[in-house]
Amino acid sequence: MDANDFIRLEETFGAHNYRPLDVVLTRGEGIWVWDVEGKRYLDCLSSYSAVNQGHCHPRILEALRRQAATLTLTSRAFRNDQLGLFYREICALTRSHRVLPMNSGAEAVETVIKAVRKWGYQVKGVPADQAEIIVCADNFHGRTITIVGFSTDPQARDGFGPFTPGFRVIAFGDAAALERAITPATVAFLVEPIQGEAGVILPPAGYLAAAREICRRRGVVFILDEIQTGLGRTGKLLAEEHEGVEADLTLVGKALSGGFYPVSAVLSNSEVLGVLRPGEHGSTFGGNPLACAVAREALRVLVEEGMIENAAAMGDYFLSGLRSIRSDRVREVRGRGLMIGVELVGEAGDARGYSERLRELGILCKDTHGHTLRISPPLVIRRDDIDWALERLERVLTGH
Ligand code: IF1
Repeated sequence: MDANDFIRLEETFGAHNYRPLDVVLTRGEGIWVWDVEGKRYLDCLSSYSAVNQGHCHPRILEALRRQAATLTLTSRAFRNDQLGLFYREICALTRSHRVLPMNSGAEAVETVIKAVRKWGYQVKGVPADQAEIIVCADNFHGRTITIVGFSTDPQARDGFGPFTPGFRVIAFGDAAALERAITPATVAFLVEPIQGEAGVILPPAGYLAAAREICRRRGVVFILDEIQTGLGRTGKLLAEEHEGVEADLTLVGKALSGGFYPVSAVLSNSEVLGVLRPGEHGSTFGGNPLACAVAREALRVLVEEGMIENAAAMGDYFLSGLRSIRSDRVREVRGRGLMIGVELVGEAGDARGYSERLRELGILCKDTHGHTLRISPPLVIRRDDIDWALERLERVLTGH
């Protein structure tokens, strides 16, 4: 079978809820992936930051193998000998007090929505069914009905109503808007430290710290969705560290397993998770021993192999290299660590053409909303790999 055969199978039998580049990948190692024709590509998407540790990291693979041959799933009806160790290690690493493990990022988001509502009624004293959660315009937090219901992206939400009530949308990066939007019924503020899908949008300096302070003062739970920004991507373990703040609830996912397996978690620095009682929330696979063993090793690898520091240094190097490309097709280069966006001049939709040309030259990346190229390689990338990429990016961005 060749690439066209695999593509035809996907198109014939699969739902058409994606329009991927027509590159059929079959193998990955570190920052590289190979297609079925043997062509090698530098992965500048990292599966949306799920493979921060690099493809098929040998230590995570070994942890997966060992645990898969030992015990995979117990359900939470029984205890297992990996869960507590995972809890202890992730709490120590992130200075958290409690953890609630789930699988996908969207489930972690749904989990905090339930938890802060219950906290609002039981602790804050919000009247029944009145709780309100503040979110930001252009957010991306996942694909469930509740989550797309508070999206402002028509593609994400149109045609999927009716939606869950109880959300209020404010502008991203505007602390005064947060202050104004809070009412006695407000239980939480949910925000991405850097908006990913919106186009790698960095808020003004001081925004997270200001939001943290407003939430503290007004008795509102401050929730950071670090599913994409967390676990080294921005050059810190968590992006909140750039402003020296600690959220009450932090969501992590994606790279929590190094891309081997869906693992997400809600990390709690407050007593919010304490309101959930037995029987009120859970998941068949959440906290299973295979997930826990993989996540434990994925976290150790990030720290022990210096990937977070490397993301900071290589991010600066990549950003300055991109900024030195002179092209009237580039409107702005922005980013933090290895979470980088190149906003292009022109019509929405153009960025896809750039992704296709980069693919020809051996670089895989993905546009957001057709006008920003997202560049986020695995955190193990080195200087000479970046030089290799910059040479090709320059050619495509300048049209030479
Ligand atoms: C897809 C985007 C990235 C996320 C944040 C929660 C979730 C995500 C900040 C949900 C997921 C993914 C989903 C993926 C595309 C991707 C994405 F372009 F859509 F926005 F990364 F930038 N919070 N993001 O970024 O996590 O349930 O998917 O595990 O194909 O939908 P999930």
